[in-house]
Amino acid sequence: MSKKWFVLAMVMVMATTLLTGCLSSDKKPAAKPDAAKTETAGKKVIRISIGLNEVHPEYLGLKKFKEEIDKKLPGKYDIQLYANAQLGDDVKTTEAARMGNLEMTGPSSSPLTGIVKELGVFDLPFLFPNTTVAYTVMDGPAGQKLLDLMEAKGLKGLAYWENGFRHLTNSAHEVKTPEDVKGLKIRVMQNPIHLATWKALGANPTPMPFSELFTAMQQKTVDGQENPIPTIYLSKYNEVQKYVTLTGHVYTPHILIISKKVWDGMPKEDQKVFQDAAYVARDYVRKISKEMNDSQTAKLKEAGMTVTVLTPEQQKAFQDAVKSVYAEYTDKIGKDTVESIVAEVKKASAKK
Ligand code: TK8
Repeated sequence: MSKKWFVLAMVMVMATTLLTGCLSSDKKPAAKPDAAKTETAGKKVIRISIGLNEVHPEYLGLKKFKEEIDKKLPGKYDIQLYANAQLGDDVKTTEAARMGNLEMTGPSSSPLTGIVKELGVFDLPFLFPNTTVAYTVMDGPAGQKLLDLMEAKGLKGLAYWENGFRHLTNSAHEVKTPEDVKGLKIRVMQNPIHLATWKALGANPTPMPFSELFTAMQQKTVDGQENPIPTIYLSKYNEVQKYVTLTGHVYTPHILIISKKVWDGMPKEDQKVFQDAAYVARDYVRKISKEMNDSQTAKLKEAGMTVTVLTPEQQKAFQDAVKSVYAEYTDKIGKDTVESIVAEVKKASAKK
C-alpha cells in the first residue's frame, strides 16, 4: 500500500471508531414502540434490556427468568434478552419502560432516584454490613414498600436482584486511606448521593452512564470507578485499571422492572408466573454472585491487579469520612424511609 493510501485508510478507521464511539454512548436511541415486534407468531414479545454483558450474573439471571416463564407458560411469551445497553443505559431503558416503549429492564437502583427519590436510601454509604442483612431488609416489608412506590411512576418493581458491594478501582496508585483518594477522577453512577460520597472523600467524581465507562478509563478521561467484583472482572476492567481496593463502601441492588402498562395488560395468572420467576431468578443471581465474588478477586490478582484489603482501622477511616452524607441526604430521601430502613438494618444485624 502506498503511503497516501495508508494514511487515508487510517483516517477512515479513526472516523469509524469515533462514529461508533458516539453511537454507543448516551446518545443511544431509547427503545421505540414497534408494533411488528409486540407479537411474533402469536407470542407476546417481552424485551428485557440491561447494561451488563452476557457473562454477568444479571444476564444469567435473565436466562433463568426466561426459562421459568417458558416452562410455565409455554408458547405464550417471546422473552428477548438484550445485553450491553443495546436498548439504552439504565436511565433510558427505565424511561422507555415507564412510557410502555420497552417491556422490561434491570437497572441499578441508583440511577432511578430521579423517579423514586426514596430508593436513594440504598445509596447511603456503609448502610448494609453484609449481604444477609441486605437480603432480609430488601425482601422484607420495608423493601417491598419502596418497590410499591414505583407503581405510581409507571413501573412495577418485581424484585431486588444482586448488583452487590461496590469496590474502588483506579489506574493511578494504590488506595489504602481516604487521603489516597484525593484528586482521583472517579466515574460514579448518575446519582447525587454517590457524587456527594466521593466528594466527601476528596475525589473528583463524574457521573456517567455505564456503557461509556470502559472507554473513559481506557482514554484516561477518568482514573477510576467503583463496582462489584463480578462487574470489574467480567467487564475486563483489569485491562485498563491497575489497583482495586475492597472498600465495600455501598451495596446497591439491581431492580427487575416491568412496565406498568405491560403488567396491567397481563392476566392475573401470568402476573403470578412472572413474579415467581423474578424471585427464583433472584435467588439464583445471588448464589452465582457470591461464587463469583469469592473466586474472581483472586483472578483479578492473577490478571495483574494489585488487590488491597483494608484493615478494620482503614475501613473505619472511610466510614468516618462519609458520615456527613447521612445528614445531608436524609430529608432529601425522606426521613421516614431512612429511619425505617436503618431500623430494619439494626434488627436484621442483631439476628444471628
Ligand atoms: C449496568 C449498571 C451497573 C452499575 C453501574 O447497567 O452503572 O456502575 O453498577 O451495574 O446498572
